[in-house]
Amino acid sequence: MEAGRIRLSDHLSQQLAADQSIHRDLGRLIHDIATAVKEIALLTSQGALAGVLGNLSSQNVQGETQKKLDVLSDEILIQTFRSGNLVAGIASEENDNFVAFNSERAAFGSYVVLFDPLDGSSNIDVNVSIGTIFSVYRRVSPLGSPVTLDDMLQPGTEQVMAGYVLYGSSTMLVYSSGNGVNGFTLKPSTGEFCLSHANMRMPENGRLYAMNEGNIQECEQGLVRYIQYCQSRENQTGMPYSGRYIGSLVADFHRNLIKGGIYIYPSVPASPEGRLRLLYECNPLAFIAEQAGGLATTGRQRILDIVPAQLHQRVPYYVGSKLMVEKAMSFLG
Ligand code: FBP
Repeated sequence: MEAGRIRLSDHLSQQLAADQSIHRDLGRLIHDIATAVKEIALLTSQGALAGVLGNLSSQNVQGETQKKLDVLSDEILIQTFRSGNLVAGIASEENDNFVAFNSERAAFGSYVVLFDPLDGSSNIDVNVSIGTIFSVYRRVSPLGSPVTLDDMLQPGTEQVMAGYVLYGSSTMLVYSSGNGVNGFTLKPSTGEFCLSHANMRMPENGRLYAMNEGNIQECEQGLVRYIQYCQSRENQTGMPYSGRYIGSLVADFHRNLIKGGIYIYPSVPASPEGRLRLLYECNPLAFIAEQAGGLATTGRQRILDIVPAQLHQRVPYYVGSKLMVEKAMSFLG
């Protein structure tokens, strides 16, 4: 596969030909996602010129003030899934409840999609990289009937596809359907995603750590000692690691996927369960991390094994290079 020449659609046909277990519909679904995120990429790149910056007066179910771009991106993705016949229902960060598509066609959709339409909301207005995160499951309810909450509350191990889009200096789509991780870059001249990062592997170890250290006083002692270890000469490099925290999970994750590193959002008094949402932030990136040789845990439990109880439940999150996550866990005991 020659990087940079293979379009997403060609890559999909090759993947489907190579691996019969990947269902053809998944190919069509990632194509639909690619189409939707191109629209979001256009809006984010225009920013204030398109009038898409700033807050709305509304709040989402988590009590967060919604950004215009959060809601616009949410609507673009919902409309894309609703107008196809692959997806029977969705859940997203911006909707209190899951949304069942009740059209005749959608009721026979085999999949449900859970997504964070725009991750890194605090960075939208300041032109720092943001992203979209998605997770795809085969529904468990019978075809032809409306989807149920059970379709949404499946453990991460049941994902059939997951990925993210990074709206940065370039727009990238990174996904896996359980057969390795591939990255595609949007070619502005043709408006197509082209393979730029084939078979991505997360370095087993690294020297970059990402955490909002403003919370360090509130963290459990084991984590405080791990951060001190990162800042010391005791680690495998003999030099202090570098702290890198962008404040957009997708951007911090992407950097660690390429360079090696760890991202930590622990439980803190303000968020005893952590800040990040299991179903549409942690599970999809955990799927990518593991497919690329990395690890994702709560500090104590594998993220993908968690059986979800609520749509917007939060979990502590330790994700990144295998040896770094294992090291952090060894400090937590
Ligand atoms: P949303 O922006 O989708 O709500 O995501 C959560 C998030 O913004 C992550 O992208 C980021 O890593 C983290 O929260 C930042 O939290 P904090 O501002 O507490 O450091």
